This record gives sequence, structure tokens and C-alpha cells, in this order.
Amino acid sequence: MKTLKFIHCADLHLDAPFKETGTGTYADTRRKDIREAFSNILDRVKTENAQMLLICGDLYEHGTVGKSTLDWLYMVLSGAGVPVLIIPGNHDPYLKNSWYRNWDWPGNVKILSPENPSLVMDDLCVNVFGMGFSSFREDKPDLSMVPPPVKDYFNIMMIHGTLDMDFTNQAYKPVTSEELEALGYDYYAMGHFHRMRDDYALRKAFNPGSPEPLGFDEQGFHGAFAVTMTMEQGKTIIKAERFETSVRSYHEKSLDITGCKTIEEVKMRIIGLLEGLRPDRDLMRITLTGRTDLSLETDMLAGFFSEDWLCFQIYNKTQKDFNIEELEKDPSLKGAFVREIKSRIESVREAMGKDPGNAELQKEEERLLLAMNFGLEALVSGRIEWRDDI
Ligand SMILES: [Mn+2]
Repeated sequence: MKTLKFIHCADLHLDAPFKETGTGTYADTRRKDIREAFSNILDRVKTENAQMLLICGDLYEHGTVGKSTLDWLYMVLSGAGVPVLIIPGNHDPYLKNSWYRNWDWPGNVKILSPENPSLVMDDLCVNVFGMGFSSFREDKPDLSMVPPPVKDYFNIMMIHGTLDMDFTNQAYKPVTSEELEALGYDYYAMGHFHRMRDDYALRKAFNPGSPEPLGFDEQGFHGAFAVTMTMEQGKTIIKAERFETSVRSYHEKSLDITGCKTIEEVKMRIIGLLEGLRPDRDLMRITLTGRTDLSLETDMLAGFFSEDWLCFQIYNKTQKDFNIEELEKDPSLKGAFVREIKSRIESVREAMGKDPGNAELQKEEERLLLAMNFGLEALVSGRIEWRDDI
């Protein structure tokens, strides 16, 4: 029985610009976070006793990567202690002026380029073929150039591209499960899409996603794969274990502030929404919804939180509150509805005056106020937004 253990990652995007709004140090901190996520991967190489590291494209941003980051890369990659195999992606393509051609990479790093796409390591019984990018944009690859697998070796294909998705005009190196299966390799190490996937129709294909999420469109789990392959009597078995590498995570939430009478109350509702989240880990985008007449200064409101939170965005999508006095005079169904609910609220309040601590009456008043809002919402806008705070 033969065994091969390796770590498979992709899409680090070192020195990504991080253009979105955050506090002053947001972009710099996030670029450091990417380095830390990569350090987490390199730590795993050691703790797993992995025999090689695969990086399937977009290791860095061609346009913005700095010399200090390349120096840092040299240091950490040379310290990896195992062969590191890299294919260029669409953000770090194998251009004439690519760092892959013009930088002195450590001896244990192998860049699989169109000139040298294959690497056979006899000591590990492994054959790796790499299919990366040589420009920022590439269409369907020519799979006829992929050499046949090497008998009794672990055959791995590294691809930066799009597997089994129909992006007719937008495709970056599209391939299908059938096409890859026909090549007869044992493991297809994907890169390009930033969400982890291990559920392709082709069970031998794995996409690790970005080790550190790069924006609010990259929520959820972010990490890489620790892969163990075993070969016995000509049969190869894959065990790909996902592990988390991300330093921070993005969260988008919406908050209905209908009924808030002061900014202080809005703040309190936001604080309630943050329960279970951590300022040192979570990056927030909150969209305020509902109806209010409060004048909301979102920058000021966000400023209240951004001392503790690295990224705290607040968007205002609230609408002006209903003018009950105006609507009461409305000759249509809206007016009739408002008058009916209003008279019920008044009689409940009258009863409350005679019987203060009556919990049933308090509940009934709450119900009627909600009924007023929901009913008017339905009559005015024709729909009711889902509210999960009630
Ligand atoms: Mn990418």
C-alpha cells in the first residue's frame, strides 16, 4: 500500500487591494490577515506531516503585490520543508513580467507553467500536471495536451478554472466533470472559485476556495484541504479533510428599526443584533430597514461601533414612517383600515387606564400596533417584508 499526504489550497490573493470601506487600518490589517491565513496553512503542512503543498492559482495579486510580500513569501515558502507546487491563476498569470518568471523562488518551489507543466517526483510516487493562466483571461483549455497518467503513481492535475458551470460569456477556463474524468487522473486540484467545494459530480475534484475571505460576497467557512491518498491493488482512495484557515469572517444582516423612537434605541437594537459576534473576528455590514421618521446619519452611527470593530458598515434602506393622521382621512380601504385599528387601540388604551398592570391588555396593544404597520405595509406597498425580530 502506498500513501501520499498533501495540503491543497488556492486563491490567497496576497496584497489584494481591499477597496471597500472600513476603518483607517482596514486594508492593511486585511492584507496581514491573508498572510496569517497562509501561515495557518504552512503550520498544517507541518502538523499533518504533509509531503507537499499545492497552490492552485491566485497566490498573489499581480498588479499590487509588493516586494516586501515577495520577500516574506520567499522566507515562509523556503521554510515549508516540502516541495511547493504552484500554478499561476487569472490574478497572477504567467505573463512576461510575471513574478513567477522574474523572481528568485526558493529551490523547493516548482512553478508549473506552459513550458514546464509536469513534475514527476519518484520518491513520492507522484505525477503532477498543472494547467494555470498565462493571461488575465482564458477560454476553454486544450485538454489534448494533458499527458496520460503515470502507471502506479498518484496522478494529480492542478487546474485554475471553472468546473461544471455554465457561464457562457464569462467562463474562465471552463471544464466539465466528464472531460476531466476522461483524463484518468486520481485527484483534480481546483482553484479559482472562492467558496470551498467538495461536492462536484466528479468526486475526485476539490476546490478549497479562498483561505481568507476577501469581501462581503465571501461569507461562511474558509480554509483548505488536508488530503491523504492511498493506493492499494491499483485502486486509489482519497480522503480530503477540510480545515479552517480564515482569520476573520464577513457578516451581512438586516435590522428592522420600525418603532424606534430615538437613535439610542436604534443603537440598542444594533447591539442586540451583534450578540454572539466578536469585534476581533467579525466584519459587519448592517442594513437598516422598516419605517421611521428618525434622521439617520449612518456614518455617525457606524462611527459609534468602529472603534472596536475593524469593519462596521451601516446602510439605510428605511422608508418614511406612515402619517396616520393623513391616512385616517383617506377615502379608500386604507383610511377605513386605519380608523378601525385606531379605534381599537384607543379602547384598549382606555381599558389600560382603568386596569394598569394588565398584561393581556398590554399584549393586545402591541398586537394592534403591529397590525397597523403590517396592514398598512400590505395596503401601501402590496407586500410585507419578512421580519425575524418578532
Ligand atoms: Mn481567485
